Amino acid sequence: MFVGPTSLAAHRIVPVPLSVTPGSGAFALTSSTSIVVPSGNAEVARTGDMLAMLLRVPTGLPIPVTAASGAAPSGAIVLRLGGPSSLGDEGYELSITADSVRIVAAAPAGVFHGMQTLRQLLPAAIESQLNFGRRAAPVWTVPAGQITDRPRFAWRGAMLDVARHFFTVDEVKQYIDVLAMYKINIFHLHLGDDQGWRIQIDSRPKLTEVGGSTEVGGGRGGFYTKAEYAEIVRYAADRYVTVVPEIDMPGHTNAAIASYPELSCSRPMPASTAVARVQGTYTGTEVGWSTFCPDSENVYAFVEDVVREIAAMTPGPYFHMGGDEVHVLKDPQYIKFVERVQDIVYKHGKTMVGWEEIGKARLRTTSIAQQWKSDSVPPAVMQGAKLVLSPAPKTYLDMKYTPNTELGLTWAAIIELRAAYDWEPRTYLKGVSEQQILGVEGALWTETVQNIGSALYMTLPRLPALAEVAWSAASDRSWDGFRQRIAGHAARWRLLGANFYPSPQVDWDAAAANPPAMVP
Ligand code: IFG
Repeated sequence: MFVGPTSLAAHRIVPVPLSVTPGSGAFALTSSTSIVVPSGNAEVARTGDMLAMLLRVPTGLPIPVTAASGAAPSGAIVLRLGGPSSLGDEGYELSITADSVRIVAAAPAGVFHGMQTLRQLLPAAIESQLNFGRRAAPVWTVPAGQITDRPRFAWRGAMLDVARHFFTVDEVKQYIDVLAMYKINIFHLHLGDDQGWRIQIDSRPKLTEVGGSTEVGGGRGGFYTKAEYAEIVRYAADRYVTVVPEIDMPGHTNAAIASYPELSCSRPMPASTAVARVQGTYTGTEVGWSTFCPDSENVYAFVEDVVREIAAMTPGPYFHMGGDEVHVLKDPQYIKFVERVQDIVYKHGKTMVGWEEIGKARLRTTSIAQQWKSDSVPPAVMQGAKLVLSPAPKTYLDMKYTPNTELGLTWAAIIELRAAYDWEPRTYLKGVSEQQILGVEGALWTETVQNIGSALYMTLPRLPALAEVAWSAASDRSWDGFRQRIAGHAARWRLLGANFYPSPQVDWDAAAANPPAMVP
């Protein structure tokens, strides 16, 4: 708990880096340790400040951040732009000697990822915002050596369904903190569904008045004002995570239809009646029964308003239109709808993403299909579209860990930790080449998940497993290696106050089992 790995050979880094070369000795944090950032780069300076904030309280050391362009003093942690472009914008080199730590990257994102790796080389106690000071850890050391790292896939995603159950801005920020720890770089927000509409649209105020008024089970729901959405987007961007907003359509649209009934050809409701129907809202969990009217120009005027306003407040290049589980439209109607929406999305300067069913329609070459249920080549790939893989039996974080897991569903699979880790994207779908795979994404649907504690229980440790599948080279990773390394992370989650599932498949570090009494 209070002593980090004594050698890089015994590191517990997740995701596992591309190359790790142990050195001899260690770098010790002392009262003279400073963080040096390049002058004139606000992004790297922000990463430096984040690292300093992380270190100061648990160590009780001052850890000043200074901007310098010349040679750094010895005993410094240096964050610097430069290094080989072969590591891309997200890769980095981390060099540790007895008298300096250097993170060098071609772009600020790489510096940030190098900082996350350095964080994992420090003792787990670094995650506590309690001042352990020198009493608990005589020295805070980082083992010497050299790490060179870069991601395998560009799209390393996590989806949070805030429509079935609403999550506050603070809860969303906690979730983003976990994503950033594991170098996830896409945060897909599922903002609209049958049970809830979660984002303010000025031109359509009823969407939040009615659509935001409830959630699964009849709770009070909620929504993000534009200011709150901007806060989420900025918080993510500061951690090099791109927000991908999803407005699921034409299906999964009851909340919008309850708000603006003219969006429906008729007023379909699910078979089950045992749910509240305040103004047509729905608080059950059946899927596939709702749809916008594909023949109504009211619908396309609505989509125009929604895409325009969300695109304007989303700096990321993607807009996710959903497109899944439309059981009440015939293919020609569905295809017409997808093609119309695709035009609107590109008109507002965004690249369209959709669940794999969109492949029935004629897609633009840059549109992206998110695979979730097929185990053969989705039609979208036949058109040359790139794929994000979210195979439900591997990446759906709302699946139970075991039959005894209280939360979650089982329709796709029971997913213990090894099942979430031990799969290979390149061979998961027959006939899909690595080049067609943009990346992978885990999806936390929240029919049964009501708060951040439950969300993190379903997410940890399976999302770090997915993060390693997404980041690390296939040849560098194995279940045995992962289970050894993840064993050191429970102590960190515990100190962060992050709930997790202590899978029996892992020999969790003893420190995590019963952490020492917190030093006051
Ligand atoms: N499928 C639905 C989700 C959610 C999920 C729960 C997709 C793309 C089942 N659609 O997954 O809305 O209900 O596991």
